[in-house]
Amino acid sequence: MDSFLPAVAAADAAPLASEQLRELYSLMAAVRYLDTSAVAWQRQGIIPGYAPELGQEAAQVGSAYALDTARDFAFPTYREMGVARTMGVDMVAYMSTHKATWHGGMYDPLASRLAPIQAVVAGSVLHAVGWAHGQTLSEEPGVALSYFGDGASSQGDVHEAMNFAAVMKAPVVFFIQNNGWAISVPTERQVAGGSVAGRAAGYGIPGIQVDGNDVVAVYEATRDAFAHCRAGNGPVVVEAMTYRRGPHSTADDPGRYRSLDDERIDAGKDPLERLRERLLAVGAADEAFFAAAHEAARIEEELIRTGIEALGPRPGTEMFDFVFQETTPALENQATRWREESEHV
Ligand SMILES: Cc1ncc(C[n+]2csc(CCOP(=O)(O)OP(=O)(O)O)c2C)c(N)n1
Repeated sequence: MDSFLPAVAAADAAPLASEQLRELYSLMAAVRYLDTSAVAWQRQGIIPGYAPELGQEAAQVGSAYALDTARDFAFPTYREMGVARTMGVDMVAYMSTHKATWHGGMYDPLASRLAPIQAVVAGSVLHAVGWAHGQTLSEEPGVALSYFGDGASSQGDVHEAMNFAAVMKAPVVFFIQNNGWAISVPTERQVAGGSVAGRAAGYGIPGIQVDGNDVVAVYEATRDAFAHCRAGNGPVVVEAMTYRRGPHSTADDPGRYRSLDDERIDAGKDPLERLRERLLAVGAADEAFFAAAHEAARIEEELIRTGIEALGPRPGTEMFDFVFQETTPALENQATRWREESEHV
């Protein structure tokens, strides 16, 4: 497997400054706080469902930190809250997606450069390649960052996407968060050959496997992949090896397929704690900084929760308003029947 990309521009390869390392920590702390709270919100009935990312903060924050939102575009799954936060998306608007409103969330994908969240496993990988090829056709400099999981990598769509992207030299970074599980199925039961990055060679694409719990390593790998794409060399596969510490979603009970001991042993060291130790070791932060970062995260979560609660429910009729740009007789008919049954009019 290729472990380096020859086209990396030297200027892009500068190590992260202390200020950037601290920024990464603040982002990860904000994401950790919001993620943990979102599970509680579901239990409290504030949102009906949520897909947590506990343990994947380094993979998400590190990769999204390499994006240039002036020209690139990210294509998430349902688990990329940390990506949204790192990209500066309005988090009340983003989290409203988990309120299951009819229009699927209130952030503006075009303005934020983050596509709508995608529940169809591997669906957004094709969207990312299509967008990336569009950049080539219109001679734009953007790179698509396509997020998906180890489970999704077994879908036919991903093979089609990688092959097409390689043939057309589409500027797309395929970013796999290998979090060990596809709901209850462990990686070794779903990924033949043991590595998603290893498959890249079959498409003539460079593939890198990176420690997904090390935010700096993830950032550097993604940055190098972006430079490779931007230089016209086509796609790159980055596989971040991480671990989903909690349930697949708030509807999942991981105790049915793994023990807490397994979880403790397999998950390894907490990515947030790892960055904290690194910051202390290089003298880039002190205890006062960590305390302030956690307090800021707590306040931020409170503001987002208040914003979500203030949104209230959406009118049921919107279910029919966002299907097509122009309505159809069949849709009108359904809307009338729905009103008769639900609103008794
Ligand atoms: C096309 C499709 N098939 C099946 C499902 C049901 N499903 C939802 S999540 C999931 C597992 C995905 O695992 P992975 O890609 O590893 O991502 P993770 O949830 O671990 O982040 C499955 C099978 C779906 N949503 N879409």
